[in-house]
Amino acid sequence: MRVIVGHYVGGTSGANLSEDVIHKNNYAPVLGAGEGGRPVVLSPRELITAKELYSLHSYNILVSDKISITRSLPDVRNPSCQSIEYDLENLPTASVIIVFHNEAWSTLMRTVMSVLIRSPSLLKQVILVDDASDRKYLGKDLDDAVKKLDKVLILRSPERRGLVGARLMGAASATGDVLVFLDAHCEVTKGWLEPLLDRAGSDDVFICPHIDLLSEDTLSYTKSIDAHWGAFSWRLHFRWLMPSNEVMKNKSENPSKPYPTPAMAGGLFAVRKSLFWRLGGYDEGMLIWGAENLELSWRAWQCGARVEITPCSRVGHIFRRRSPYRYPGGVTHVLSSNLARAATVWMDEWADFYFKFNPSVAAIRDSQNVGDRVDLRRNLKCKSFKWYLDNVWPQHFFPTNERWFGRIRNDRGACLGVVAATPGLGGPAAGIDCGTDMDIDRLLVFTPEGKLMADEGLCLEQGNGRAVWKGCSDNGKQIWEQKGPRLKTKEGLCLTLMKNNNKESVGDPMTAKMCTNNVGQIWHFERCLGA
Ligand code: LR7
Ligand code: MN
Repeated sequence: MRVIVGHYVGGTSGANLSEDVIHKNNYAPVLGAGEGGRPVVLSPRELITAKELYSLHSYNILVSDKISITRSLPDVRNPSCQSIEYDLENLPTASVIIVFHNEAWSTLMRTVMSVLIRSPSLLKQVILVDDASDRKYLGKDLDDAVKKLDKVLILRSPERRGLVGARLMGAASATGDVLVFLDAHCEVTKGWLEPLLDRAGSDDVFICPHIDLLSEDTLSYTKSIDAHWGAFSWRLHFRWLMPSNEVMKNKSENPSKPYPTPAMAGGLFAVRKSLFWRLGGYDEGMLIWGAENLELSWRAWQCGARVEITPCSRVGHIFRRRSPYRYPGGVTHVLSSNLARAATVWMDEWADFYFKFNPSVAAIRDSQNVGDRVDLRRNLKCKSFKWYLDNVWPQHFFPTNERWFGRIRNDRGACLGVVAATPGLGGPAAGIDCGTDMDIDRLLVFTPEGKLMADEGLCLEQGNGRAVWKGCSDNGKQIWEQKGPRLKTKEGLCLTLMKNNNKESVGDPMTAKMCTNNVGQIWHFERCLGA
């Protein structure tokens, strides 16, 4: 049975959507919906349809279609940003580049309109790059819509190039002084462009806006955490982390000042066009999606530029839980080749560490031709990855020559590690299965200053009662001293794997207690060789 909900032809399952639904332009705003960045609430019946259509875009298309493409948004900037007056006469001009593949009509148009209505005259052009979309509404309908908009032009790639290829295509046609990249499901807020242009003018920086959250379910605009750093895990997955203490201190003293970040998320940034090309644009060998953000961040820092976030430019982005489009060649192949390229060219000896623990990526490393990018690195006289870690991200948790790296096994059998289900989130420390081999999830870094670090920036901390994994900080409770087979806190207590009637000892809690003969206090340090 086909269910008609509003102007939607529903009743199709997400995996098997009819051409009818996919190709229809359903944009039909409801007065007031989503204004001020408020959430849109659907009726129970609409929710069913929204669920069915969810897989098309991995966000709620019904909600998006109800919201005006020129909706109002809150001004979430810090007051000290709101009072800055920019000398518009002396700022560079901008080409905004938005690449898309099968984006929803209303979301794409809202991205474009938000730029048009909230940018000063320094906005020279908005370049849309269609990366081989196959939805009918993105054809002539979009051409017609774009023709009516001043400054907006559209480029089409007949073949799927991936976001790197599409952005390069846009950048090649840009006439502005500064390139500003945005994803196709963003909404910019008041005063977003001026701080980007103000900083990008200096010709040595890739400057990112502060990225806020557009809910994929309701499209509400929510402020994201005030200070964040872009960085990555041992598997080279992009992560948001707490900035260093120094950055936090500077931020509180000067909340409108751009601050450095080890990496960018990738989709939203501005850079002087000359700098973008001088540093080698993008690696054209990168496919579809992924890793280009780390490659660009490392290249920027290692080759004499910087990556920064300006808190005064606020842009909302729809974060999606899963990717809605197809990856020609297979998602694993696409991601692995991009990661292999980035690691091979930029990470020096840390590439060996990465490949050792990611054999599927290592397997295709030799098939990647990165000669041009290695030449680029040499010609630009770029610095080492060690320099990057030491200078840009000294708080990193990667192993180094000075840091012990390996597995720490309790005499009762279990290993010290982060429970697999909660990486990144931290949580109580417990014994984990040591496995049969040196597995990256069981490996820890033990720093000369006494921090026990796991992947994802987690440090072992003696909490109230139990030992816990927490984001690494200056907290003295994260300092451990190795005394023979024991690990001691500053107060001289011993890290203890407690007995919990559990024969295997896996899952048993840990705490720091008075040192005794307890076998739960005896640890074996098994160094991981060759990493
Ligand atoms: O084949 C493709 N062709 C495209 O044109 C695949 C994608 N695209 C377009 C797509 O329509 C979108 O406009 O490229 C843009 C980015 O793709 P998304 O939205 O699927 O990416 P994402 O937001 O999930 O992922 C982040 O990391 C990516 C790594 O390749 C890119 O750098 C994205 O731009 C980046 N997005 C952001 O940084 C926004 C903040 C999110 C975070 C964290
Ligand atoms: Mn995105």
